[in-house]
Amino acid sequence: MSINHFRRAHRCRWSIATVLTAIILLTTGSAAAEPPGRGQDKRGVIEGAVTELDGSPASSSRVDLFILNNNRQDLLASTTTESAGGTFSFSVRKGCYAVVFVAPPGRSFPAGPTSRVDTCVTSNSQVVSGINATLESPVGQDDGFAGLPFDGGQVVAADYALTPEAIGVWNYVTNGFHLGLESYDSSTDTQVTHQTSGGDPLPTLGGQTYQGYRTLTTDGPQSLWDAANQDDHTRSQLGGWGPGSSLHLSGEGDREFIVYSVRLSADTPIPGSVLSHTGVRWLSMVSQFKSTLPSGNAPAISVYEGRDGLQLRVRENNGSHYVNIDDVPRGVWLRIGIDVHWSTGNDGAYRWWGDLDGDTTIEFKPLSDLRRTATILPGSEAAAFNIGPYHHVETIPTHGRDYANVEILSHSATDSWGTP
Ligand SMILES: [Ca+2]
Repeated sequence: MSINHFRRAHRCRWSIATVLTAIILLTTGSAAAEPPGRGQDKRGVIEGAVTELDGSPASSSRVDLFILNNNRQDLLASTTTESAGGTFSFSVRKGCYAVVFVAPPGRSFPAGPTSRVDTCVTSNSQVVSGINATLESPVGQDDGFAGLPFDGGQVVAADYALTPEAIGVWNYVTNGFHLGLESYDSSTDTQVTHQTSGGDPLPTLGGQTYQGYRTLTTDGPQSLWDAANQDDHTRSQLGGWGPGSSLHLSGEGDREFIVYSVRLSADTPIPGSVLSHTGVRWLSMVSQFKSTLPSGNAPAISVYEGRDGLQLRVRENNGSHYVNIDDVPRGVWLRIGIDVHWSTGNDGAYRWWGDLDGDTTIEFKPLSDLRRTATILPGSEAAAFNIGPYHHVETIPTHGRDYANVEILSHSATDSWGTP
């Protein structure tokens, strides 16, 4: 499946007959892609849905169906996902098609105002389902931004912990499962559990509150990779670092604020202090960005938990920069964010933010200075985010942590970084 910007130039190729055919074929909620005179013929189906980032149906999107034929793309039909829960369905003869989603005015998909999926129907009885698109969420002027020096943007990826199953792109690096080489069944993974209530009660960047959260616990067998390469390490992480396995890939030039809710266990077995230890030895990783594509999976920006607080570790040039906070409350929901200008060059920059007081309002405070450094490591093109405990502490095989909302906000490169 490929998703590309639809090339507007193709619209010039519509013949009058094609447009007339498309008008004739429009029906309410679905569109037949064959002339009415052939109605008795058995047909295949292409169906799917347009959703918001939180999974709710998106209305007012248009879905166009084009037949792919000798490098031509002729419009067969259109439908608008107004009243059917954001779903659409086309009745088609066997052949290959481009499904082009058109966002409502002012909205966009990750690929832009349109999103395209190509698919083939190989028989006149085949149902091709799951042809879906997800709108980005415009946000701004919400309490979820309180304290930040910017407001607004687009949430381009999110996990609001709405479902018992970790969302698909998160299912990757948990203990007991290899790195994508075995199919993943979250219902059998006792190290990733879900609760439907008790999550972070304060508003997200999108201004919503969600009740669910996930607990990630290192209480099972090691991942096959760890067992083969470092059998004294344990981890229960969500998120890989490839195009098909990451929540989101951050690319060169992007300015993004990545924020998540996390609750440290009230009685931690982690022995290390953020004031005297670094990295996964004696501390436990909370989140990380790995630099990735086309090769290389090195952690560039990481957050660790110690018995006494949190540590930010960023690889800068040939060394590492640490920010240690040793009075972080436990057993309450914390909000941790990092504002990053992604770059392999010296115009890269980052600043760490957080609301760590666990009270009843959101009020971000800077946790670090603005730092200017490459934020994507040499040889890589992107950064991939993952969450979950990962540590090298032999005496504590079990360590859990609660995670609620995760949002990745794309915002303007010219936005303020805040006062020094
Ligand atoms: Ca607060």
